[in-house]
Amino acid sequence: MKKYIFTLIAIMASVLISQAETVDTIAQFDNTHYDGWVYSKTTVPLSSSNIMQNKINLYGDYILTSPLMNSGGVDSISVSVKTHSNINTSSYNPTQGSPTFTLIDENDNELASVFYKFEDAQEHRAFSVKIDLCNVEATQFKLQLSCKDATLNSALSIREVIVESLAAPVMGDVDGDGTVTSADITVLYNYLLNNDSSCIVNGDQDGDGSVTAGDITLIYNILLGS
Ligand SMILES: [Ca+2]
Ligand SMILES: [Ca+2]
Repeated sequence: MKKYIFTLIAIMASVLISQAETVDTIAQFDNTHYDGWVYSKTTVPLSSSNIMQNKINLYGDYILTSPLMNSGGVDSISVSVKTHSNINTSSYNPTQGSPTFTLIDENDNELASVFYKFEDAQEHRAFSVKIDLCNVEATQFKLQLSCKDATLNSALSIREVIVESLAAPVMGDVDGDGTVTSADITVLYNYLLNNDSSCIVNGDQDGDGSVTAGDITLIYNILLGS
């Protein structure tokens, strides 16, 4: 029974560590973090003087643009947004304030676009969208938030934007340092022989649900180039 429980815990641990994704905050906007962000129809760098009451309003041609971010090694981004609205929901259609998230390259060419439709009226919102970068070939990109259907009276007020990059694990990279080396094999040996999982970030390399000698073989094959 003890052995069974130990095996079960080991399998659960291996599944957990095999699903790790690297998450980094790569851009942030709020009333104290606005360096490099631009707000306007034209090009107005953000400053404390145009962030009114800790928020900026999006409607019509007004756009909030992030600083340039690097797309290298990034699988997708997660954009978390907090909003605040004073709109009179009995007078305005709340979906008018639905935002569009657009990725552009450094020459302002559109790379991807996601529309997030509000289904109901809420004064405060906190929501996240995930944008895939798999088909984005540009090495750098910016994020734009816009709300073209809104008017001054139904504007979307942005309080906070946090952009996080989600990077898929590198195949064979057990210790999560970004490269595949003999150290990744050593880490797996330590786990299999001594039950030491302290350096494992992604143990289950072949995706069979457990960490075994098969995962070591897979890394050997990567190192040998086969
Ligand atoms: Ca490694
Ligand atoms: Ca495995």
